Amino acid sequence: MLAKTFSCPFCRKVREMVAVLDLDVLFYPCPQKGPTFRPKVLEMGGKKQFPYMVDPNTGVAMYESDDIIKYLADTYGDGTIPIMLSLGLFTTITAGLATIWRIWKGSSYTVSKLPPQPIEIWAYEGSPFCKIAREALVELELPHLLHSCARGSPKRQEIFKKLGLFQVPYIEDPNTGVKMFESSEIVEYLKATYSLYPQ
Ligand SMILES: N[C@@H](CCC(=O)N[C@@H](CS)C(=O)NCC(=O)O)C(=O)O
Repeated sequence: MLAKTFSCPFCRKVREMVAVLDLDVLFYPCPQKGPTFRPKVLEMGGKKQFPYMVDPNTGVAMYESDDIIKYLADTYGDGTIPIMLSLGLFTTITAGLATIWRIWKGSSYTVSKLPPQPIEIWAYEGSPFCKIAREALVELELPHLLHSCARGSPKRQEIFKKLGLFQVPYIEDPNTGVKMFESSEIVEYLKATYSLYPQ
């Protein structure tokens, strides 16, 4: 489990490592003024600081993006951290620049209903279309299970076999049975289904 905001450069660094390791991760979004998971992070870890990671496989929990990246590399990889994620302040600056064009998106809370089950999304860091869909998930504070499928991921072939094409973002919502492609339609669907004040 990883708690995060979207435009935060520290959270972005961790999401990039998740993509590199091709991990499936359950995200609990913590947008500004989000009422649910921000207080939870404080309760669990003692600080309101993001990202915060809990690994249900090992029971390990931690703050600090660089520590999380190292932990993930050691636990789920061969310990290698890509050079661009191991440059300290420079990594943070470049991660910040990567989010700057849409810095106002994915960080503020929109009043929403909490679904009983997390929404599943197939996506990868670096795709602008995936980013649009994930910003909506974060703004609506919707827990989501991310199936990473960056270039080279075997999950791409799984999606292709199951659906006859590979395209991301793709979501499956176990709460409603809805399965869909197309970032703009996903955003509309999420707002219509979970926002308390859909426009
Ligand atoms: N050194 C920490 C810095 C994390 C940090 O400063 N996160 C900011 C978000 S970008 C934060 O938690 N701010 C408090 C808040 O949003 O309430 C790390 O690398 O994880």
